[in-house]
Amino acid sequence: MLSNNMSTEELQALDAAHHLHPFTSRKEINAAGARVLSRAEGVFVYDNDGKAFLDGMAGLWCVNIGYGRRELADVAHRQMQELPYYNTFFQCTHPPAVQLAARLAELAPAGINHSFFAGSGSEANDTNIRLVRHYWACQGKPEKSIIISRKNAYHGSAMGSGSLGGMKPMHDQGGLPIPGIVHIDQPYWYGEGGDKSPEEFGLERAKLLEAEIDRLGEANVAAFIAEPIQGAGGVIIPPSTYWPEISRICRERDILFIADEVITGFGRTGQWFASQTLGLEPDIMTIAKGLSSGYLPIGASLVSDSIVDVLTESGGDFNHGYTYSAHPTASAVALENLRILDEEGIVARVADSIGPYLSEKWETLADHPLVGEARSIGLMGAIELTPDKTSRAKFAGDAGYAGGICRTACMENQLVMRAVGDSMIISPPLVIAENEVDQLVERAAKALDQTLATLKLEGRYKAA
Ligand code: PXG
Repeated sequence: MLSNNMSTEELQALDAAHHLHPFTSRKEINAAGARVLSRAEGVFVYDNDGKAFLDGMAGLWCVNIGYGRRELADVAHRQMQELPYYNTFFQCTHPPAVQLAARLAELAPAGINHSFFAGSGSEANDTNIRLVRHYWACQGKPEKSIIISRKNAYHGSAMGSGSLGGMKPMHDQGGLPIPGIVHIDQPYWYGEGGDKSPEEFGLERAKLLEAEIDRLGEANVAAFIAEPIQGAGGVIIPPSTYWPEISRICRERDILFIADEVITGFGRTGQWFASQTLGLEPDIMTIAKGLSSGYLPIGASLVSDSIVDVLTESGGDFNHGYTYSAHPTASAVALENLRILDEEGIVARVADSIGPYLSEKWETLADHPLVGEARSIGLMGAIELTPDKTSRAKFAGDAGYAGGICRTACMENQLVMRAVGDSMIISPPLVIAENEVDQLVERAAKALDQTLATLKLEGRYKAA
């Protein structure tokens, strides 16, 4: 039995009257009526009228173990009865915090053995800004404070994390970025690589980091932050030359490297962290989303021993923390989620079977006349819509128009797939079955056919 007993229309009317949605035009949502989702199971979400959608986005890149896992509800129920809340300030701790921090130390790359907890990825990245600056200040280098990030990165929506991100429409509102954060160009070969080979382009974009450190002066740069694979930016998988060069630069220069694993963590790329898949050696990793499979909000900064040693040595407080840092119920649920990911072999399955299976099926979409590239790694992927496959041309007119049509067509075909401009992206629950991957790709192909028909009808199927 569902706990909701209101009709879809009643819910939509109250939503329009009282609910402000993230990243949403009120005019548009109120005209169309919000889509009301009421329940979910496995890889399917159901709207309030019982219609099923294959969730190609795992919620918002987070429901790694799939919907409807009772074990997580049971753990939350038990924890809420024992200790629903207590803080970890003032020299206190509690069993779920201790156990989760210890488990994360086991899973993280060697040398990363400490967790600073937060309620979300945004909060964790705000922690990171203060943490890296404090780290250098503790060593008598307070001027070593600039953080280098990348254009089109997504690191969250708070003042700090939104500034780390490189999303122009976000910077245009509310006075972002805050001082001391700069952005270099991204390794997006399909969109920005022109005539260069992916390898050549990857190297060129990596060297921008070195040039930026030189421009700013190494003595003024605290850290470089990046998503191993850009998620919200459009599932951008850097060319093979990019990360080795970035790693070289970070090794040679005295700056910290923060890998934002909020999307790529917890099995998404076939290892616990994409840093392991791609051979990165971060000093700090940002985590959230798949940490609890989204069942409860929790995030963290995973911090290296060498940073922690400096903080410990300094003897003082790190004057930072959230009411919900290491929330007991969220921590207990995260721990149970990690148990399931491990014991059911869900992470290994991404590397060994379902990841390769998805990539094989996904790549068949590259044969579609509208698709310029189909790429994936583990269980995240993108297809690029283009009016001309050979030149990777963009559509005339508004970027995102074709993507918008395709997203609507996906919903008509009961598939949740996101549009980022004219890229269509997926990141399904890691537990997706082979026949569900087949359904996902079939529905995507149908949506592409419908999109092509619409664009032709409107005379838009031609290059800029
Ligand atoms: N880092 C990365 C890499 C993310 O993808 C955050 C940090 C912030 O996490 P919180 O928990 O504060 O949201 C994210 C979040 C999208 C979309 O449209 C992506 C995210 C959030 C909202 C929308 O793809 N990622």
